[in-house]
Order: sequence, then C-alpha cells, then structure tokens
Amino acid sequence: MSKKEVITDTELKEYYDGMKNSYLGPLWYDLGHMVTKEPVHDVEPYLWKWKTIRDYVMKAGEILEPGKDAERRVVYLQNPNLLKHGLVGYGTHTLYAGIQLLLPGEFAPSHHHSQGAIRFIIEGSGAYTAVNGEKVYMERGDMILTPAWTWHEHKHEGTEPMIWLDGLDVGLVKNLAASFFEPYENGFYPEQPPENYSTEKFAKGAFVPKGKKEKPGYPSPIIGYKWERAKYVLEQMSKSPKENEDPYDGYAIEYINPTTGGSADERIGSMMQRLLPNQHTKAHRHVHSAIYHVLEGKGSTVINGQKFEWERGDFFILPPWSWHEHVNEGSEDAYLFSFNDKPVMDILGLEYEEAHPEGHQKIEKVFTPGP
Ligand code: 1HN
Repeated sequence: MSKKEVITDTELKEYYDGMKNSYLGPLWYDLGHMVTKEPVHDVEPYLWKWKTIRDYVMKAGEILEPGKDAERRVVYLQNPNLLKHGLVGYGTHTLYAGIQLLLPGEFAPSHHHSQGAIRFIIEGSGAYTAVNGEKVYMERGDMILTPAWTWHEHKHEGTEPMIWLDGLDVGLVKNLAASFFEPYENGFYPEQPPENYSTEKFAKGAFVPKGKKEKPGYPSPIIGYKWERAKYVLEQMSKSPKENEDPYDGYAIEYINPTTGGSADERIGSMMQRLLPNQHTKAHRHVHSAIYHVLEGKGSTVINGQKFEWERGDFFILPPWSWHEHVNEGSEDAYLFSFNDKPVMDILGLEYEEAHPEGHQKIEKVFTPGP
C-alpha cells in the first residue's frame, strides 16, 4: 500500500481493529475472498456403497415406524466436508438425498413444504405417493415429482419393502431462508381419483379433457415418469449415435415439463444416462452440482483426478465446478440417474460449462469410502 508510510504501524493496527469493532471491513484485503476467480466451495466428492446404505435403512425398519415415531423413515447422505461446516443433511451445498423405507401396510402422513422433491424408485412395488391426492404407484426406475407446496403422503399396499431416493433442494432453500413446512391437519389429503392419471394422459401421446388446455408453467402436469419409457427412449437414441451421443454423458435424457420444455421440476433437474460397455465420456466441468445413483451397471467416474468406482445401487456426489468423466467398465449397459441444481443456475444466469483441455484427466488416486 503506497500511502502506508504516512501513518505508523501502531496507528494502522488501531485503524483496522477499530474498523472491525465497528463491523466495517476493508475491501482491499477481502475482495479476493468475496469475488473469487472461479467457484470456491466446501462440497467434497464422495461415494456410498449401496450395501452400507441399505443395511442402515433396513435397520431403521426395525427400530421406528413412520406416522408414529417419525414423519418419514429416511437415512440421508451427509457430505463429509459440509458436516465439518455444521451443514447437517447436505449432500451438496444445494441438494439433499435421502433413502426412504416403507414396509408393507405402512404409511407416511401428508404434509407440504417449500422445498421441491423428486423421488427415484430403487426397490419394491405396490406403494404409492399421493400428490395433491393423486395416487402415483411406484416401480423400480420410476421418477416421481413432488413439486414445491404440493401435499404428499406415501402408502404401501404391497408385500415387499419399498425403498426409494428422495432428492430435495434443502440446502438451496435453507440458504435462501425460504423454508416452510406444514403437516396436513388430518394426516391424509382427500383422494383425487383416478390413480396415475397425470402419468397416463401423457403416456403415449398427450390428452386433455375436451376444451381444456395444459397451462404453460409449473408445476409440471406430469407427476410420474416411467422407467420403461425412459429406457425405451435411451435404447432408440443409441441407434443414431451421431445425433444423440453426448460427449460428456453418453446417451442422456432429461426429465421435462412438457408445457415449458424445461426441467420437470422447477428447481431440481433430473437426468438418466446410459453408457454402453466400454463407453468412456470426455471430461468437463460446470457450475451446477449433482447427486448420482447407479440404477444398473458397473464402472467409474473420475472427479478432479480421483477415481470413484461404482456398481448397482451406489450413490456419489459431483461437487460444483469439478472435472468429471464416466466409464462403463462392465459387460452390460450402465444406467446412471442423477439430479442437480442446473435449473436454478440457468434461471439465475449462473450456469457455465468448460471442456477439459486434454479431453481426459490423469487418475491421481482411487477413492475408498469410510472415515
Ligand atoms: C419429505 O417431505 C420427504 O415426503 C422425504 O417423503 C424426505 C427430507 C427433507 C424435507 C422433506 C417425503 C424429506 C422431506
């Protein structure tokens, strides 16, 4: 600082201490921390093995009952480094992921909140989520929306344990100080028949009652997105690789709201990608963060030079602004489901993407889960 000579060190110290005590700060020292050259964050890449998660989830089935001992029976994924910063229930700085278990005959009571939610079905059948009273039955691989503020409850009419992923924008909403939650007064929202209606009217074609229109906007008129349809589309796409192969994600589809053409949920993006055996994508990075679930297959994702080996059921965290590339190392197709905060970055004009200058990363270490 060129003018420093005009005052003594003692005077300078007094000046800075006084400023601090008056809750004022010198931008000439702190600008670099406040406006960083690139995204800076505390989100750690991490991977959870499905067996570990499932064991804890099933144990919860023995020790507590939803609707009685708990609002929901869920084991959530905790980002290790965010926990060090006191951020409980954070998968990334914006996204939450939890694994929910509902046993035959059980229910989870109706409530609503300002967080949006997506569900991805991992195991079981015969349970439904009711969204504003519409029952949407769950099958493995389906994605089901619970848009912000919709009333929702779960009930299991089947015979086997039902396990699914809950993905919510918990961190985002918390940091924006916009969280509201309210239980439904009588536990159950009135049923609005018929069941699966919003899924069916868009199943193969698109239909509305005569004279009605789907209004463009949110929430999406589709609640349930079926795995069989997603799989079919991905299989068709690989027949025209030139048009359809994405350099960074293989064959990938995004779940959309047909009235806007944008993301199915207003703030939570969702994607299913298919990697053919030996398919190895190129590395890139982007501002949005994501949480991945391996629906099928075996392979690895290299994140910032660290190799994360995955197989069916595993979950992993892709932090913001992190180099990543995927490889299918198995002999079968691999299917990766992921959800992300891209819609928020897009709406705010903050999304930015960059290709890796060399196309691929060097592997510097291999991740092993655990403390
Ligand atoms: C929620 O509403 C559900 O409805 C699950 O099943 C997990 C985590 C945080 C906030 C709300 C559900 C949740 C949640």
